[in-house]
Order: sequence, then C-alpha cells, then structure tokens
Amino acid sequence: MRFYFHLLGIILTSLFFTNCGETNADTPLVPTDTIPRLKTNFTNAFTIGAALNEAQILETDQVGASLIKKEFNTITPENNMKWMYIHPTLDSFNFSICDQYVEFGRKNNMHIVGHALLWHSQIAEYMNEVKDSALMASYIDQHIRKVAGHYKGKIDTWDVVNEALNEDGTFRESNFFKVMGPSYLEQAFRTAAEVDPTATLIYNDYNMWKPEKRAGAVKLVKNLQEKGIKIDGVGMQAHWSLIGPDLKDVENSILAYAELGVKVMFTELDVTALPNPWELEGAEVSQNFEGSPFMDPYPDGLPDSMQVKLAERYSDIFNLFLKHQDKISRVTFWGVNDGGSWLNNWPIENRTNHPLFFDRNYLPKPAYHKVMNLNQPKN
Ligand code: 9MR
Repeated sequence: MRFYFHLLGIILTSLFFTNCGETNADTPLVPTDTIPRLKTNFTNAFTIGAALNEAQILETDQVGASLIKKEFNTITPENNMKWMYIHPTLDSFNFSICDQYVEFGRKNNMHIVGHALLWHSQIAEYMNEVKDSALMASYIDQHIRKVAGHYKGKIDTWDVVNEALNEDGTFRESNFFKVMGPSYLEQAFRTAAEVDPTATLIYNDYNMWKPEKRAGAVKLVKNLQEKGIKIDGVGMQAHWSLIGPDLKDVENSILAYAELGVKVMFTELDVTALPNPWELEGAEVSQNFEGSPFMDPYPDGLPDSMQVKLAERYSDIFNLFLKHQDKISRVTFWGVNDGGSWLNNWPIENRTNHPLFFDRNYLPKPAYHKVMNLNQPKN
C-alpha cells in the first residue's frame, strides 16, 4: 500500500513540475510567467520566501531547489550561517556553504537574508566562556566585521540580533547580556551598519505578538533610534498553531512596530498541525510523549478535515498580511516542505508534522491554493 502511495506521489510530483513551464519533448511549451506562483501572486504586496536547508542550498535536493526557484523570491539559511557553523573557533571561518547560498540567491535574483549575526543559541562554545566585557565586545566586533564584511553588498537583510528578549519584554540573560548588558545589542547594530551601510538591519524574535514582549521590543527599537543607531525592521518569527496566537494580537504588534517607522517582516512562518504538550489540560509534565500515537495523529498524511482547518488558518493569516501590506515587506516560511520542517522534531522528536504549504512530495496543499486565490492577479 505504502509503495503505491509513494508511486502516486512521484507521478503527481512529476506532473506538477512538468507543468512548470520547462521544456519537455512530450508536453507543450508553457511560458513560466503565465503560471501563478506565490512570488508573482504577492508581487505587489511583499516578497515571499523560505528558509533553505543545506541540501537545498547545494541543490542536491533538486526537486526542492527547483520548487524554491519557482515559488519564492527571498531566501533565508535555516542553519548554515549561524555562529557555530560559520565561525566555529576564534580564528576559523567556514564560508563555503554560505557562499553557495548567496550564489543561489544572486543567480535567481532573490532577496537574500542573513540569519543571524548574534544569537545566544547555536553559538560557538568559546563565546559561552567569555566573562570579560571588553573581550566580549572585541569578539562581537570581529564576528560582525568578518561575516557581514565577507558578504558586503550581497546580503540584503541581516537578522542582526535574534531572540534577545524574554516573554515579559525584559532582556534575556544570555551570556552576551550577562557580560555586557544591553550595550551588546547596540554594538551589534552599530557595527553591522558600519560594515554594510546598504543592508537592511532587523531585530528578530518569536512571540512578538505578546503585548508584554511587544512593549519590550518597542523599547528596544526606540532606544536604538534615540541613540542614532540604524535599525530598519522588526522580524516577527511566526511559529504559530491552528488556534493561536489571536490575530488581533498580531495586528496590534504590526501597528505598534510600523508606528516606529520600521518595516515589519514575518520571518519564520509555520503553523503546527499537531497537538502541543503545553496545551493539553491535565497533561503530566513529566510524561514522555515520544512515540505516543496520541501526540502524532497523522503519520500517513493530513486528513481532509485538517487540511481545511490549516487552509482556513493560513487564509486568515494572509488576509491580515494583505490588509497591512504597506507595513510588511517580507513573509518567509520556516522551511520549504513538510518533510523538512523543524517541527517534525520539536517539541517532541520524530513526529510527522504538516505545517507548510508543500507536502512531503513537494506538492502544494489546499492551504497553498486557498491563499493563492486570495490575491490572484487580474487577467
Ligand atoms: O530550524 C532550525 C533547526 O533546524 C535547528 O535545529 C534549531 C536549533 O535551535 O534552530 C531552528 O531554527 C530556529 C531559528 O534559527 C531561530 N528561531 C527559531 C527557529 C526554530 O527553532
């Protein structure tokens, strides 16, 4: 049975791709630009993108790479540009995969995002051992000058600082903060602006819809602006679910950030379709959910009723984005297809999640079609 599903998937995938405007001896030539794609559909509203994994960057995942080129006009590296990979020891830099990432974006005329210059997570170990503020400042300086300098004029938008705030809007007690206080963030933005003055510089975080976190982010942006330090945008990550957050809260955050005169970007959009251990009433906190069928209800595919729910949720989300398109410059999905999503392994490992627009065979889901119909170009 599985074999036939797999076979059907391959046939449908190849049909979807042969109808993409590529020449094929057996099919009539259809010019690519006559087929509506996400990037053409939303061209007047915002750029639309995806986070790329290594196989997509290197194009060993050919189907994925081909889909990315057709559907998206902005890209973000999901992991490869993070400090622990690009600058693993004080004196060594691994630019090779990221160079290919940038080349991929340039060849395909895409808006290229750098993710992320400073993040407390996925950072090289030596940074966690620094206790002296002058030394920390010099390491941050070196990192930004080397990395942003290497890509000067090539990275269009930098996530300069990622996830510096707690849920209540106060500063997270990262090692950066413990050693330097809030000045680490100011230094990061100041240095990035100096190294690459034309790049768009943003602050990026999750749960940016929460009123308390929103207040903290507004304060953070205002502080930079008052000190004359360049900040161009706020990234709202958008790792959401079918039921939350309330889009009214999201809207209030869009308005609050736009009010500061900066652009709003949705930088890591996905909508989990699986039960969340924290939303289960009466759940034993210590319970181990790994391997529990109750927590992994759709291992063989998302049933129609859930596809409809996901499509409705995405449609509500994109209606809000379209309403505020004058304030929003970019919408990026955190991944390309369901099989590659980080949500298959978080918050519980080894589940089958369905959070994106493309399924495991790279075929567009009902959510894709519903959202494409929100804003079809007029013929
Ligand atoms: O998607 C990324 C996953 O592959 C990594 O294992 C994980 C490590 O923390 O980071 C994920 O990406 C994160 C992003 O860089 C920052 N915002 C939250 C994302 C999801 O955790």
